[in-house]
Amino acid sequence: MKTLPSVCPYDCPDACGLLVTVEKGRAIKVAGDPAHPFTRGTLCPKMAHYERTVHSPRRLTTPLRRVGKKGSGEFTPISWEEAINEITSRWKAIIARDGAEAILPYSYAGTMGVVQHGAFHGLFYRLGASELDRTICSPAKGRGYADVMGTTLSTAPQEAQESDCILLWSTHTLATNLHFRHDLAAARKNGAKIWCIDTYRSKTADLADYFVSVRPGTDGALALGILHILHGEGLTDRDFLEKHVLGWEGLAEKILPKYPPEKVAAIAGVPEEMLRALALAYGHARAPFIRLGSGQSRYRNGAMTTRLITCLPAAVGAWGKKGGGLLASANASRAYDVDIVHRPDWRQAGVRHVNMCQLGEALTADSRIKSLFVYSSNPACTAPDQNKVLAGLAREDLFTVVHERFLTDTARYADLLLPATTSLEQDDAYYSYGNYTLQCGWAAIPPVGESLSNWDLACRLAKALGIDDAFYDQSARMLSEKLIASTKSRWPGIDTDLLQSGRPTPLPLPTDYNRTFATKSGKIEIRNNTLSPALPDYMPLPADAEGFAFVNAPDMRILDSSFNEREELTRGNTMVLLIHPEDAAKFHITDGQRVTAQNERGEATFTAKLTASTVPGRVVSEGVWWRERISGEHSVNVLTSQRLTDEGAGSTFYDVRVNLQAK
Ligand SMILES: Nc1nc2c(c(=O)[nH]1)N[C@H]1C(S)=C(S)[C@@H](COP(=O)(O)OP(=O)(O)OC[C@H]3O[C@@H](n4cnc5c(=O)[nH]c(N)nc54)[C@H](O)[C@@H]3O)O[C@H]1N2
Ligand SMILES: Nc1nc2c(c(=O)[nH]1)N[C@H]1C(S)=C(S)[C@@H](COP(=O)(O)OP(=O)(O)OC[C@H]3O[C@@H](n4cnc5c(=O)[nH]c(N)nc54)[C@H](O)[C@@H]3O)O[C@H]1N2
Ligand code: SF4
Ligand SMILES: [Mo]
Repeated sequence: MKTLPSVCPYDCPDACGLLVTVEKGRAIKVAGDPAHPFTRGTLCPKMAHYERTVHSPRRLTTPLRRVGKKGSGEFTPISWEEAINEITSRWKAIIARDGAEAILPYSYAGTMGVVQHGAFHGLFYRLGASELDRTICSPAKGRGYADVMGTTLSTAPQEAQESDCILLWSTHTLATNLHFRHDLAAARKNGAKIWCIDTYRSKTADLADYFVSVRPGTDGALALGILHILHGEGLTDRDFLEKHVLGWEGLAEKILPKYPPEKVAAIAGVPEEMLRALALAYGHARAPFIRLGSGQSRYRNGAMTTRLITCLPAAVGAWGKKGGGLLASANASRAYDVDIVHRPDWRQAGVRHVNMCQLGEALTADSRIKSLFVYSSNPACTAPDQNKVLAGLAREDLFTVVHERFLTDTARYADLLLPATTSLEQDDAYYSYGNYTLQCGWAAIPPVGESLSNWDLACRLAKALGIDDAFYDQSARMLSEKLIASTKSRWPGIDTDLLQSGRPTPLPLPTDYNRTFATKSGKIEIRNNTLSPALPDYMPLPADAEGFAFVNAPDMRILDSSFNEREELTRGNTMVLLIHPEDAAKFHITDGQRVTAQNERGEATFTAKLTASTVPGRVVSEGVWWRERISGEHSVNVLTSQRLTDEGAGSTFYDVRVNLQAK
């Protein structure tokens, strides 16, 4: 028996340090690593029994060929040799007839490890396949932040311990950033007050001192309302604005007068007294800290909304005050030279791009795609406009290969289904996007069954396709070690021996990391002349016909659609719709009753839960569930749209309206 360090591979900002106990080639216990500077020895309930995922009886263990109808999930085992031969002969024929752009890779962050995440990039670049724009998460948030701050690093989460006023803004901390709760508790001990700004009263709202319920997609107006009050009350930091900020005068003269508190209260659905209280608390705080989630960014105005919220710490000079600032994303990935894995030098100019939020459209309206290769993602469940995605996946002429750990909704549509390893069976270098830590995860157990890691499969495919390049003679371990070496010039001061040892490795932050601003002008750019409009302003969402705003928030039990394989986590209610009792009365809906939500894209069935945690006109569901976990035909993404954000071409998952009907 031995205990090895590892790291949580999932798409979660915490990137927890793990201690894995291994006996006879099996992981028997997984615990938190107390040495991790942010996650500090605890895990979320999902990962506390990661060994149940790793050794689940549901793991795919051999390559499979489809024998039933697409979607039926009926397969027969085949050998790896047969699978690789079939893929290469089908792809060669497709390339000869339709060109390499007829092949589309589709992936996201099933694993966050740099090597396995980007393992197939080089192969598909080299083939000249269609390129996927990986936009499903929150590029609009990234854009909105960068529009104001450039590449300035966000404030480290542990600094919030020294803040006296913390805003949890569109983030369900207890579900998606659990370990920040330690910092919240420490800050609170020192007298800090915590505000939660969300569209419904989540469990995170219950943790806060104050809850601000905001109308979906109107946070930009809310930010302007706060700025209006700060300006009016003389609570801005004039000295800081003069020295470090471009465009404050323009904003104060041209934009803020349009957003008096009474108007903002009406737009955002926030009582005027609450708006004032929030603005005054923020303005009077010694070191206000904003933890900005992604909720506000998944709307047609998502980048602009983020841009407006990012103006707040500039107005009060929160940057550089110990405990103050804003954390959007920690960007620790910068420490690695990811091109070592991605091989952008193999990219071919002019190839077609497909935005992953528009997979449904790409597979249905555009029959040029003849083969789809899915890995590290489950688009049949997680991509918007599910009916379109499923119609595309059902196409008989689409040769679909899925590389997966489990029989997911997408895997059911595969022509060839290939078994993938879990993180405990593969080598990789990781980073966190919510705190400043790097870590390597070295294989702790051998591959389960005949599963192959993304990288090992990429090497097999490259060779079989005749790509004779020494790049594919390297192991994932060798690539990880090159990534470690690359940190030396990119982020000075990293303890690379510690990183190599597989233990959590803090990224040293320079003392002025959020006191100097990495923009073109060297100042925070409230006015950004490269953008139109140069000054940020609220963009109202166009009116939609349907009666209810539909918010589909994360669920604590799963992560996107990952962990649906675990019976003990997903037992019980999955498709629950939170409805305010007043709306329920109007529509004759009772608690526990079946109810359908529908719009022009489709219809999903839920169990109604009557609750004042939402407000009239707004319904809420949590989680993206596998079809086998729900009683109806479709999960939530049958309702969501392929429309993109204002900037960044990102997803608009929460920008949805529905009508309700009791069943
Ligand atoms: N348990 C669990 N953990 C997860 C995930 C999960 O699904 N489950 N997903 C992972 C992934 S991929 C990501 S990107 C991160 C995301 O982590 P976060 O950014 O923290 O969470 P989001 O899901 O983007 O949204 C958080 C909140 O935004 C709220 N919201 C929606 N619209 C608005 C709005 O207009 N204004 C405001 N103020 N709030 C709004 C939602 O109600 C929700 O509570 O979490 C990761 N961690
Ligand atoms: N309605 C709604 N939809 C959403 C969201 C929402 O809030 N609401 N959130 C969106 C967000 S933020 C995101 S990021 C996306 C994420 O959506 P997806 O990218 O689909 O993420 P997961 O559902 O976690 O699926 C990841 C899959 O990768 C597999 N996997 C894990 N490790 C490996 C590996 O090493 N190799 C291979 N080949 N496979 C592996 C897992 O078994 C799992 O099935 O979902 C989006 N969808
Ligand atoms: S899912 Fe997030 S909170 Fe849970 S163990 Fe992984 S990194 Fe930690
Ligand atoms: Mo995400």
